[in-house]
Amino acid sequence: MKVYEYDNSTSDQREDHDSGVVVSETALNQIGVLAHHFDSVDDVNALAAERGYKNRDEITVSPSALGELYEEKVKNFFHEHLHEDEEIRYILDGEGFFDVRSKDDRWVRIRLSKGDLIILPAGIYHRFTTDKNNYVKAMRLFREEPKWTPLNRGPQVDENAYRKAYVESLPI
Ligand code: KMT
Ligand code: NI
Repeated sequence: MKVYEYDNSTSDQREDHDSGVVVSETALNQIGVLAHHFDSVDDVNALAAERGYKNRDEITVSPSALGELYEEKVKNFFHEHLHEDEEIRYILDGEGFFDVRSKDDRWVRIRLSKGDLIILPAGIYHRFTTDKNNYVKAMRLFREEPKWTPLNRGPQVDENAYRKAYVESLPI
């Protein structure tokens, strides 16, 4: 896992966009993002038991898995949004980027590869993209029913109860 400030260039989202400014794990934790690296799925199972993630499935994001829908999916994943539940992903193969908003609204890019697990809190604005290799396979974990409806950023979603609770949870 590598974490850094996004360079804000408008070139292809699948490039690294590494500004060279490193973001610490502590800084990630302060915005409610938890990161782990687990080489064994036993460790994933332990975390799932501890946090009550009872359910899981797997998704492959690649042109061969998604066919002609691939480009559209990748574009949609990159739309800035939030969820009313945690987003938990364990990378089984390949690589991808999650971008999350810092407290002062800058993009922080998290490069995930095999064995990395990330937990995004409910209410955080974020987006996802594959990298230049166009291939990631991930386990999606969830507590009850997945509530993955993306709520795209806008004035109405800024007032969403989960968004407001998240913003209030941030340290000053
Ligand atoms: C999501 O919700 O953004 C995804 O599931 C992306 C693929 S999982 C790495
Ligand atoms: Ni999401």
